Amino acid sequence: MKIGILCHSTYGGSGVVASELGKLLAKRGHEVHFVTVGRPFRLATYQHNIFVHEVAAFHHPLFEVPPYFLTQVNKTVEVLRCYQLDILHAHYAVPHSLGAHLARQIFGRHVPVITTLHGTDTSLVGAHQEFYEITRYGLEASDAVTVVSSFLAEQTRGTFYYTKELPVLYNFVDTDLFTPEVAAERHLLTPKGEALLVHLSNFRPLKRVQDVIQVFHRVRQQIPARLVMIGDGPDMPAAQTLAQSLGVSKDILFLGQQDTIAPILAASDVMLFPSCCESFGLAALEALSCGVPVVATRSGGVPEVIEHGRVGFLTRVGEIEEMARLTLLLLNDRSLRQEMSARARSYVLRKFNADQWVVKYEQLYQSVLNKSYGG
Ligand code: GMT
Repeated sequence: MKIGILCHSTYGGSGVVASELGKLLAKRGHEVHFVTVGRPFRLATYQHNIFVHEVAAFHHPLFEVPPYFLTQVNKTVEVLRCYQLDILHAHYAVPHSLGAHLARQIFGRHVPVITTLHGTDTSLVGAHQEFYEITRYGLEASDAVTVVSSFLAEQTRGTFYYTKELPVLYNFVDTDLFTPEVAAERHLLTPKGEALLVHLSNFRPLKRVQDVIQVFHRVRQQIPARLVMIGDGPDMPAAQTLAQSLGVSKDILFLGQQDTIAPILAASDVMLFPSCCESFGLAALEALSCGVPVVATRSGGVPEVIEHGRVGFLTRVGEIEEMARLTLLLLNDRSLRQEMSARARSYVLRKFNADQWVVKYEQLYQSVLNKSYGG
C-alpha cells in the first residue's frame, strides 16, 4: 500500500505514534509518505520506503503567521498526485483530519481517510467551540476513526455524538528499543548510589509537573534520591521555582527535550506520572517496557495501561502523600520492585508490542479499502 501520514512533528505522543507506525509499515513493505511541518523527531535517520514531504512556511506581509494548514493541504494534494496514494491517515484531528478531507476533495478522487484521535485533539482542542464544528466534520467524513483507549472512545461519543464504530488501537512501543538492557550508566545519574526517579512529559498544565516535584520532595525527606525530569514546556519555570523553594533542586536534573530517552528510563527505579487527564499515557508505557514500575493517577485511559498493584500503582489526581508513600514502598522494597519490573516488561511484550498493533492498523486500512472499492 501507499500510505500518506499527516501528523504533528513536534515533541508529543501523537507524533511519536504516527512516526513509529510509519516506520513499522515501511519495514513491512509499504510505501509511507509523511506530510508534515518540520521533520518528525523520531524520523531522524533514513529508512527505506519512507518519504518525508516537508511543508514550507510561506511568509507574506498580509499573513500574521504563515498559513501552515493551507500549505500542508497543498503539499498533500501534490503528494496524492505524484505518488497515487491509496490511503491518508490523519493523526490528531486538528487540523489533520480536515486537511486530509480537503486535500482529497481537491485531488478529486475518493482516497479513504482514517483519523486517529489521540486525546487532547478532542478533549482540549476539538471540544473547544472554536474548533468543534470542523472536528465533528472531520470525524463524520472519515472512512474510519480510531482511538487510543476505551476511555477516549467514550469521551468522543459523548462530546461529538459520534455513533459509528470506534476501534480502540492502543499505543504501542518498540520493545527492542525500550528495553532494560539499554540502561545508561547509573553512576552518571546517581553518583552516590541514590534511588532514581524519572518523569517524562511536555510540561503542560495537565501533566501536573509540580506534583512530581512535591512527591520527590517527600521521598527525598526519607531516603537519598535523585529525580530526572525529561521534556520541556510551559510549566518548566514553575517546576524549577518549586524545586528551589523546597530545597531539592540540587537533586533534580532538568534535562529538557531529549531525542534518546530509553537509556534514561531504563536506568530509573520508578516513573512518576501524575497527569490529571490522559487518554493513554505513552510515556508510562515506554517506562514499563524498560521494566520501570510507574506511580500514576487513575485518570482517563491510564488504568488501561497500568494495572494497579501489578506493574505500578494508581492514586487519585493530586494525592501527593499517597503517591509519595507508594513510591517509597517501591524504593524501599527491592524484591517488590524487581517483581513489578519483570512483570511490567512481560506485560508490555504481551499486550503492547508494536508488531501486534501495526498488523491491526494494516487490517483496518485493508477493510477500508475493500469498502471503498468493493474489493
Ligand atoms: O499531551 C501529550 O501527552 C501529547 C499528546 C499528543 O497528542 O501529542 O499525547 C496524547 O497522545 C498520546 C499518543 O496517543 C497519548 O499517549 C497521550 O495520553 C495523549 N495525551 C493526553 O491525553 C493528555
